This record gives sequence, C-alpha cells and structure tokens, in this order.
Amino acid sequence: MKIDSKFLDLFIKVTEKAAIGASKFIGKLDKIAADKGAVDPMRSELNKIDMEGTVVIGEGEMDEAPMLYIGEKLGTLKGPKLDIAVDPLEGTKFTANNQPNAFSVLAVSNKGDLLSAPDTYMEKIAIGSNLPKNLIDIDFGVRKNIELLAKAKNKRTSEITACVLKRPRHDHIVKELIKMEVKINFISDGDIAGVLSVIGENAKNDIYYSTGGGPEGVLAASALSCYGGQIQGRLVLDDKEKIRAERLGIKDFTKKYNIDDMIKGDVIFCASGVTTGDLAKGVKETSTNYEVSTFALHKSQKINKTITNIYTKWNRSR
Ligand code: VTB
Repeated sequence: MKIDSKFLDLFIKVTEKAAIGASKFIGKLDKIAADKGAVDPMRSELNKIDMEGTVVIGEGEMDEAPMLYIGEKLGTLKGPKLDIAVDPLEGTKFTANNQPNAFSVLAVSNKGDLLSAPDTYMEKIAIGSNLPKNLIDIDFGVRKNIELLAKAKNKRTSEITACVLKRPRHDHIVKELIKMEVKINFISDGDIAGVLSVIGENAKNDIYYSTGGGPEGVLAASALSCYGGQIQGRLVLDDKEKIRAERLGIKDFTKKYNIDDMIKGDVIFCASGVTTGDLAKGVKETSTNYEVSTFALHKSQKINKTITNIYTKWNRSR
C-alpha cells in the first residue's frame, strides 16, 4: 500500500520546524538544549497531521516516557495508521559545537512496515544501488566483503573507499582495510550521513562499515531503500538490552536484518539541515527569516528532491 503523496510536504514541514528549533542552539555547547529545541516543534508539528501515527523509533522507551517515546501516539487520530521513526537532532554534538552535518530527520511507513529498533548499538554494512542482492554479509568479515564488492564494481580492492565511524571498537576493521589498501574516510559521528554516503552517482564511499546506533540504522535504511541501496544490520545487545529488545517484539537477538527486514514497504524520508552537511544545507537565519533546506524522498512516488523553504520570524513587537 502506498502512502498518500499529500503527506510528503507535511512531513517536510515537521523536520523543517525541528531544524529551526535546533538551530537556535548552534555553537551554544549544550547538547541537551539543542535536542530539546528540535523535539518540541517536531512533536507539535507531527500532532497537527491527520493520521493515527505511532512512534516506532524515538527519543527513548515507554518507561522513561520522554517526548516522542516509542509507542507514543501522534497526529489528530483522523487518518491512516502510520509508523514514524524520528531523530529530532542527529548530531547533537555537531550542533552544540557548530560543526557540519547536524540535521533533523524522520522516516514514515504504513503501520508495521518499519523495524522498531531499540536504542542500542547495531553492526552495519551498507552499499549503494545496482549491486547483486545480498552481495555482502556481516559474517563474511572485512576481507571477503571488500573483495566481493570490488569484483561486483569491477574495481581493484585498492580502488574501494570505505566510510568508518572513528572508534576504538573498529580498530580491527581499520587494520584489515589498511592491509587491503582500501581508502578510508573516517567520520567522527553521525552515521546516518555515513551510511547514505554510499548512494548517488558520485557516491563518496563504496561501503559503510561500522557499529553505530540501531535507530540510526533503520533511519538510514529508509533512505537507502528509496535508492535500491543495501544495508545489513545486527543489534549488539547485553542482557539488559535484550529485555528492552524483547519488549519491542524482537525475539531473535542475533538476527541479521537486511533492508527488506527493516523497511517492508513504502517509505517517506525527510532530513532538514541544522548545520550544513552532506545531505542538506544548514538553517540560514536573517533578521526576518529562517531559510531551511530538506532532502526528501518518497519511495512509491519516486520522489527525490532537495527543497528550500523560508519561514518568516514571528514579530514580537506586534
Ligand atoms: C552512534 C551513531 C550516531 O552517535 O549512535 C553514535 O549512530 C554514538 O556512538 O549517528 P558512541 O556511543 O560510540 O559515541 C552518532 O554518531 C550521533 O548521534
């Protein structure tokens, strides 16, 4: 079932408002305030939409009951049943420190079509479009995956570029990549943009290879699925996290999720820039306006656009 095309612009407005909210905290060295700056407008904008929305990926789980918790109902409750994954501010650190690549992001599917991933780590490997289905596999290990990818892309392994989240937990991956003379592009944070760097004609990277957040994995998968890209993810769960995962309906803790396991049908993806980055320009503030750019995808409608809108600031003197 397709999501009605009228929803795309409504969801773009949601991430736009969240990005503007967060932009007020750029360079203020306060991650928590920046996040809240995005969460409040995102939530109130989502609640204006005629839908029966449910948060499947959000700011936390029910027992903590933050705003936009997993299970929270959103919208006017007059309309289709939609599942919503949100990351009101991907890159709280980037925003607080006035660094590139912070954005507000969400993904929307019909009910039941998005994996509800707990806020735990997820091993992730991702590649772009026009490659054989299920070409690579986490369990193959770095060497085999790079060899398979190079062969499928008709390149030498030394011509492959890999994006890696810079963390000590990835030292073994980096060691193997260096041995194979793979070019590495490190990112310090923000692996939604990292995963999405494998898509497009002039993709910056051939593969993303790291362990980051589970929710970020599903959000990135939403965009990848609009391009025919591929991702495989496996949750990394300790005993406490297994209990949380179980509450979200996850039974097989070692399951490797391919893209079709994370995103089952139609999907909308919107990312509005807070600071300028690979996906969208940052919010530009003037004395009267906010100019905000959004990268938006709607799978069934084959929509892939970057749109810039201007919001007039509320005039307090009136
Ligand atoms: C990951 C990644 C995110 O934070 O969750 C990371 O998916 C946290 O990793 O994109 P560490 O615990 O190793 O710091 C981000 O980079 C930003 O939210």
